[in-house]
Amino acid sequence: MERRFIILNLLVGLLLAITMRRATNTNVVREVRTQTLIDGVDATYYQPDRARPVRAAFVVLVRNSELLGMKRAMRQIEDRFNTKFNYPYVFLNDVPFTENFKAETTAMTKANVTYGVIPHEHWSYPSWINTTYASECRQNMHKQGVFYALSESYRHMCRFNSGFFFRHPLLENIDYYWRIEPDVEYSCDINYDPFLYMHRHGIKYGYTIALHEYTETIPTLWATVKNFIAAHPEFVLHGNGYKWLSNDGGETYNGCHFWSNFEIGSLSLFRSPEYMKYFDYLDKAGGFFYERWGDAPVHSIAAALLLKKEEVHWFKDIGYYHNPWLNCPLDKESRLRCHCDPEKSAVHHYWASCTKEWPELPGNGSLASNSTDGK
Ligand SMILES: Nc1nc2c(ncn2[C@@H]2O[C@H](COP(=O)(O)OP(=O)(O)OP(=O)(O)O)[C@@H](O)[C@H]2O)c(=O)[nH]1
Ligand SMILES: *[C@@H]1O[C@H](CO)[C@@H](O)[C@H](O)[C@H]1NC(C)=O
Ligand SMILES: *[C@@H]1O[C@H](CO)[C@@H](O)[C@H](O)[C@H]1NC(C)=O
Ligand SMILES: *[C@@H]1O[C@H](CO)[C@@H](O)[C@H](O)[C@H]1NC(C)=O
Ligand SMILES: *[C@@H]1O[C@H](CO)[C@@H](O)[C@H](O)[C@H]1NC(C)=O
Ligand SMILES: [Mg+2]
Repeated sequence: MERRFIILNLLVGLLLAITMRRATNTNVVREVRTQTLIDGVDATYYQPDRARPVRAAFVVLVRNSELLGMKRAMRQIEDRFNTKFNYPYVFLNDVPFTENFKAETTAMTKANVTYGVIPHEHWSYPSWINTTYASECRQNMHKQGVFYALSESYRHMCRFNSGFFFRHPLLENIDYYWRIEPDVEYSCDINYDPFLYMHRHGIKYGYTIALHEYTETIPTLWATVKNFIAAHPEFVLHGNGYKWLSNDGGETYNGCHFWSNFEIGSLSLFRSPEYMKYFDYLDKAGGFFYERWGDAPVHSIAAALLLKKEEVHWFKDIGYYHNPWLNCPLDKESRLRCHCDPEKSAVHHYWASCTKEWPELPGNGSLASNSTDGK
């Protein structure tokens, strides 16, 4: 009797042990299944309150009056990308954002949103600018029919984006930025993290569309750049960049520029001593006010001459529209995640030919180049 009881007891114990073990194993399996990986990164790192794998943010210069267009752009960024990745937004303005602007934009996302005012000295005339002369210049450009010829704020905006955005205190702990503007459209799902992609591949500057420039906005920019290079040959680290910027061996600028209303970039490019010296030199020359130098050619010339071909990346897979140009992926696979018309993509037009010319630059374009004449 006792013996049988002991055997029974043992059997029950064994059964229990087996069952419990199975249960534990199933739990382990369940846990593994719920851990989602995005590009090999545990997706929980992309929750709003976590530290993301890359210190990055959307950086948005915008006016209070552009609230609706801003919300439209954010809605698309969120639906197509950021609802999964939760990168923070940093909003910047030359005047304080209204409570309403803050409330309605914060409500568009789960991610952290901060709002900053631009320091006065980053959005005003430097002491060496003759404002009487600047005003005459604006009138002259107006007579020539130049877009935004009369606008002072447009010039402050271009100068800020050229030389100051990356110095704003809200970007202090940020290494990569993604610029967005009100009313832009994102027409494809972005199922990976472009910041992490850049970080892993050593990319410093990303674009979707590159255009020719209206040269009447920058009559003396190229001559100023050439003077700067003559005094600072160390600025030209990448000799092949000239081939993209100039069709005559550096004599004249062909106007090619990355269209800077879209940019995903490493702030290290702009914070480098080379770039800082370059911006100071341009700023002293006065062309932001006496002409209408845009941040697009200013950024692009620096990217082309300071970065290797491989450090500048065409995000051809990102569907992007800013009036009037569209980047729409042409490959068949993208039809399953985009709603844009590939036939309307800017790459089909001469005016955007610079877009494809960058990836077609020769070789890896090693950094070595002793000649500053572009040959
Ligand atoms: N806070 C603020 N933002 C500005 C000001 N001017 C321009 N911006 C922003 O700077 C960015 C570029 O200005 P836009 O007026 O779009 O210039 P653009 O893209 O060259 O010209 P559009 O073809 O009109 O879009 C946008 O995000 C604007 O919201 C300004 O005076 N104050
Ligand atoms: C949002 O980011 C700012 C700046 O990095 C930080 O000080 C703040 O604590 C963050 N807020 C939340 C809710 O995480
Ligand atoms: C500023 O520009 C005006 C108009 O061109 C000119 O008359 C004036 O002499 C300039 N002032 C200085 C200090 O150069
Ligand atoms: C060019 O660069 C790519 C990416 O950095 C690298 O994989 C490749 O080996 C390089 N090719 C040459 C010829 O250096
Ligand atoms: C650059 O110049 C140095 C010395 O003048 C020379 O040793 C080097 O080979 C040159 N590099 C190239 C790429 O021409
Ligand atoms: Mg715009």
